[in-house]
Amino acid sequence: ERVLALCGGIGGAKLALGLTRVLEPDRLTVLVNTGDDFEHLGLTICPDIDTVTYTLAGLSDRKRGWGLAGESWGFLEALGRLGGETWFMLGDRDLATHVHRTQRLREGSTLSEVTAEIARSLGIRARLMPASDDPVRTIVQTEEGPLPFQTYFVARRCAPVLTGLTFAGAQTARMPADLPGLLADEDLATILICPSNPYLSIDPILAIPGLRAALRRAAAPVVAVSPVVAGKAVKGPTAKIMAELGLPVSTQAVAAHYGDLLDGMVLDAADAAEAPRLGLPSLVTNTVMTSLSDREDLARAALDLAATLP
Ligand code: FO1
Ligand code: CA
Repeated sequence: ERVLALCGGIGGAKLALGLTRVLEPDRLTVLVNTGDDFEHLGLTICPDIDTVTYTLAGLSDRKRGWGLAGESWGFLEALGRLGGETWFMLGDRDLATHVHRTQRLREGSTLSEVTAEIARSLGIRARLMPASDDPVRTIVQTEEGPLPFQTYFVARRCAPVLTGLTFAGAQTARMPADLPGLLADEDLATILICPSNPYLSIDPILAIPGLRAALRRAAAPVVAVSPVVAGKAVKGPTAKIMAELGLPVSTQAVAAHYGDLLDGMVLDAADAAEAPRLGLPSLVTNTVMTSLSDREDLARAALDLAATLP
């Protein structure tokens, strides 16, 4: 049985790690958001791909959630002395990933190829697939005007009030060449939407023409794990964004956002009262992933729910 998981960065990567430990890792494909990607200091930086890669390789910094553990910052310090841009923190070891990826892309490789190469080099057996080989760049519409995603997220720490989101390049981006084949594979048992930010991490994936329809058409059920617990986001700006969009911060609002794409939802025990109102099959469990066994248990729960769906 194969599983496809859609995810963004930190929260999604935790569940993806759980999945690799309860499945044969080569049965898992992770379709990763590329809306956070940007060009910086002449490099192509793919933060969510790198977060998933480092997490599955066991190399990620546990505390930050992004970047490599045991990182040093000599490059950034030297860059600062030159008056260069230091607002986006590139560690010395992480820098190798960006330089290598940028070089391989310039040589004509696709982002899918480079992502797979890097994953293989780091010993990852799951398949990592960028949402597209074509650039998709999230633009955050704010009361102060449009901001590129990393400017909004890192430089401005999500402070500007969000009024909407656009995904530059999405209209002409194509889904990865191998995705239709996976969706048609009769071994594909489950499509999982990880507890990533629906607006910032999952919507840029679903914005790729034909992708959402292809997920719906697949025989495998689509199950989402709610990123909202007790009216708060487990991590990051999901709750702030939902409030600014005038939405209640609830699992129900997340389910409504995904709409007819969903066949089932996993939600936290703190929100058990919402389950009957979701209008779709659901499973209530602990969704807050602190330990490694939390990640495995949640992965198992999501697969269990999917297995009960037609
Ligand atoms: N997030 C930050 O909040 N500050 C940073 O300086 C930063 C640097 C960074 C470098 C490489 C990388 O792969 C990720 C990095 N992130 C940083 C995370 C990044 O902004 C992600 O887009 C967010 O985690 C959202 O998924
Ligand atoms: Ca379906």
